[in-house]
Amino acid sequence: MKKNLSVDEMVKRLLAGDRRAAARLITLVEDEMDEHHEVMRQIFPHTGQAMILGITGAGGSGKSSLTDHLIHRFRARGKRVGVVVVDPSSPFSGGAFLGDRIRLQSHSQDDGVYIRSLASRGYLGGLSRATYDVIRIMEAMGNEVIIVETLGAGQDEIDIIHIAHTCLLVLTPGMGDDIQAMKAGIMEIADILVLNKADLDGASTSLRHLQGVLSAARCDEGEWIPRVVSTVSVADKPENLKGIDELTAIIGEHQAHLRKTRTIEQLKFERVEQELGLIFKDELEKLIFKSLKGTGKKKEYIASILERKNDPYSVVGEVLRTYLPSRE
Ligand SMILES: Nc1nc2c(ncn2[C@@H]2O[C@H](COP(=O)(O)OP(=O)(O)OP(=O)(O)O)[C@@H](O)[C@H]2O)c(=O)[nH]1
Ligand SMILES: [Mg+2]
Repeated sequence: MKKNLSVDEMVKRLLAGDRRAAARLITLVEDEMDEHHEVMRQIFPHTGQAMILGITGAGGSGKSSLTDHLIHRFRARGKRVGVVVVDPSSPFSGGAFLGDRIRLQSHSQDDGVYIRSLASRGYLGGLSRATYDVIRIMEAMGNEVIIVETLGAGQDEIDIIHIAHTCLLVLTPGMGDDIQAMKAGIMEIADILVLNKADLDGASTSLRHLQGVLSAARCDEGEWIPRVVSTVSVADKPENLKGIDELTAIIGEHQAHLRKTRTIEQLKFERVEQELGLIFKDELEKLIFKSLKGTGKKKEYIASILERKNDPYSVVGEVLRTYLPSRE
């Protein structure tokens, strides 16, 4: 594709399902190019309908292997699937990582699957914002299900629970202590707990642990009660795989619940609210630093803090008063 393709042309191709246009537009978003906002403006009417499925969990817990199976399930139903693999800690960038390439390569010949990794490389607007926009590009491309794989749960820069409609937390046997520690937050993090690697020692103890945590959790009337499912997502023989059908079914149940209780609308409202907060914060910061640029003021402010003449809050207050347009 020629480098100087206009935004209009790239968006037109994206809407027709063009993979190269998608790749170009995602890079544009990642690099926070000037055209980024225009791209979002143009594709926005074509977004908002996809099912966003979050898969989070510790490194190596089996997120990508599970994603691989889920892609097959959704494809079998004729759904087009987009996958975003977010790894805030990875030094790599662009395209898929080697590991995910290997695990997800069974889809490389399938036109109905589009996979992209996002690695941390100091996004100006933050990784969460980039993720929202990459999801939108995948939606505009025609994907009906978007799977977002992220490392960790709830404590990372990218908070999957703020993006996904259905959130899977992948655990492995022997994570008993972690489960205890997570007890309080577990209901907020996950709609479905997946105990993967159920072929390993200690799986039944961990499963009981998880069931215990869930049965002790309190839910409001009509609220979704998180479910637990044990899976084997990699095995020597296909017949030794386990729990994938059940997991797929529970995802379907959760989706149905969201629609039936109209929770989906509330979720979407909260997602937009959260995203607006992120954008305000980032744009304001950019605006202020732009105003300060070349004035030498930033250095002065920092020096005044280091010399204890000023504290950070007072500096921010003064900067806001000085550089924000007057509200009168
Ligand atoms: N025994 C066993 N091994 C599994 C199972 N599922 C995945 N694995 C293995 O666990 C390793 C990690 O699997 P991945 O699917 O890459 O896990 P991940 O959570 O995506 O890993 P990262 O993306 O690196 O955080 C691989 O070597 C898999 O073969 C399982 O059910 N049982
Ligand atoms: Mg992975």
